[in-house]
Amino acid sequence: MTAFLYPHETRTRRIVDISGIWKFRLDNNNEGRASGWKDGLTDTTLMAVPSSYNDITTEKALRDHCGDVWYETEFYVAEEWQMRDVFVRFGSATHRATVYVNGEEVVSHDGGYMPFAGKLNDVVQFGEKNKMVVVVNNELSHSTIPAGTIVKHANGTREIKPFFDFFNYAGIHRAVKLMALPTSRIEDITVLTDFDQDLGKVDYQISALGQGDVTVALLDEEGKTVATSEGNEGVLEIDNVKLWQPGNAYLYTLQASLSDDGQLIDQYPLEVGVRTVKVEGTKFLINNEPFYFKGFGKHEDSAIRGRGYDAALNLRDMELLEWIGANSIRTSHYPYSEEFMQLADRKGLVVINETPAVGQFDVMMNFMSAATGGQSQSNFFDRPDVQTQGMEAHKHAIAELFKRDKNHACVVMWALSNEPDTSQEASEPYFKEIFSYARELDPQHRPLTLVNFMMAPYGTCRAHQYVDVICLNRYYGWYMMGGLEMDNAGNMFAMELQGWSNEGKPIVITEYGADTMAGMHKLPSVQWSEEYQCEYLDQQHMAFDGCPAVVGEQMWNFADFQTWEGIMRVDGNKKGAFTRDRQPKMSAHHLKRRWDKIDSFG
Ligand code: GCB
Repeated sequence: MTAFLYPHETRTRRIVDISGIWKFRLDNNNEGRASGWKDGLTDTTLMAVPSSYNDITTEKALRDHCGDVWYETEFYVAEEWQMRDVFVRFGSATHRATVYVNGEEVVSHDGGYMPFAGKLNDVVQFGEKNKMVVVVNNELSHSTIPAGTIVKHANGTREIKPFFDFFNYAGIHRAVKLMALPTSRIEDITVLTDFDQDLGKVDYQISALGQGDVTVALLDEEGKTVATSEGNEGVLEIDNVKLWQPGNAYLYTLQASLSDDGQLIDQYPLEVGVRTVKVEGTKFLINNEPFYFKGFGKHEDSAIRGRGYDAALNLRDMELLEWIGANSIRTSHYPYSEEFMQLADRKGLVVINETPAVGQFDVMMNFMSAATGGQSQSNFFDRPDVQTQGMEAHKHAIAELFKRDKNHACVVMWALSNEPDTSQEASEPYFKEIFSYARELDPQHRPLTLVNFMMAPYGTCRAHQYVDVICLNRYYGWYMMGGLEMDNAGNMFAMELQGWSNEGKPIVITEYGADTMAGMHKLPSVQWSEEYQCEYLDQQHMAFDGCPAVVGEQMWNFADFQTWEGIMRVDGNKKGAFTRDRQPKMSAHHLKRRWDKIDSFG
């Protein structure tokens, strides 16, 4: 559990960021594990941490590598930390990693987007230099989350074929920190929020390790105490509560303290937004008011650092979202950094939080053949490995995501999978189990969804009965009915929406988009031109506006992003409203004009 509380420095907690330039070695022949590289690397180059390793060097062998890579760094552990529990914490390493300190394994973790920590007390020399070696692996299979496969070419090269449409960036993607924590400490906090007119309520539960008594203070944004409580659980009441609202966030700080005989042992602050979320009929209610999602599916993606954490980029994205009149995003197709989620809380950006379950649809070649109508090679959900290890990995990903993000006010819904092949019979029992597992796990009982693929249109999807909100990814006017036929795309989409409306649930369009080369203009329009993207959007919006059950539109994608190379992608997916370096296409201005006129509530 220690890994899941964000590493805030407080009066009782010391945090040291050891990210930077580390030593690095590509394990081309897959020899490192057998040859004892864990004790120390030779023949190294340099690598930035955090960053994807793929786009930093000029080597194809590294960019397209399949298998292990190794990192090494040195760090001091202060002598005065001997009386504390000392950990090394990774924000994430994609997709799996094992960490060795002075040759001893301290932690191993599977899942590329979650934090993990290893305890160092028994393996480090206090007051001395210590060596850390990390092996990171990027392989995919049918039963990994996300899913993909590996093909072996005639010359012996192994190549990863993801079953998804984004580059399989890998490496140490988020910061690496040393944490010196009190041995008795706050281990976990859970909050539920509610309000009744002016009275706000924060129901809290705190689990602590070791000895001590818990006290809690709730501070407002000026740092004034507005409520206090004692004990591991309780309710804090706030008079004249200021709600967390989309686009108008207010954050209280729950200050949890652990003391023994009046002496402070540990202290931890948690930002809390007071808000409620509920689905009622075809409405999605935030603070009891019908909310309309305006925004995008995104990616953590930029030039050079790939999926590596970038504070400046996150801020720029927040600025652009505000400018364009968006109020929400989906963390397609994996959990984003903790810092991004904190920013979303701060800015009042509503988040549909997605697990890394993407690619649960194996197709003949890869994602592309699915998008262009290719047939599934085998029945994904009939596979024994998917039903056993795949299901376990999926549950593990859900459990970790909920643990990490359960308290974020910005999170209003969980997306448990993106575009699984729910036209298959075997997807039904699979998702029955996944949904009943997830329902038990969220203390706030937020709505659950999965994102439906256009190959499982209305009438053929076997899993929509489990969702609270119907989320659709549709490309009428791009992958189907493109070009001249696009004029009728809105009508076809409207017909399908009519069907989904019968379910009596809210509908969010989580993807609709058209690839567009920035700067390419054409009159009359053709596919790939900026004019076409705008005309395409008009067709889609006409369909949404005609369907009262549609409670949101999230265009695909916020910005252009990198994918695997191939004949369908020109240096990546170009469906962005913004370019990869975050400048607007014509469509961004077009969307702004529309979204400025649509209220978040109403
Ligand atoms: C989809 C996927 C997304 C792709 C997008 C596209 O349905 O969910 O990952 O990038 O289509 O552009 O084809």
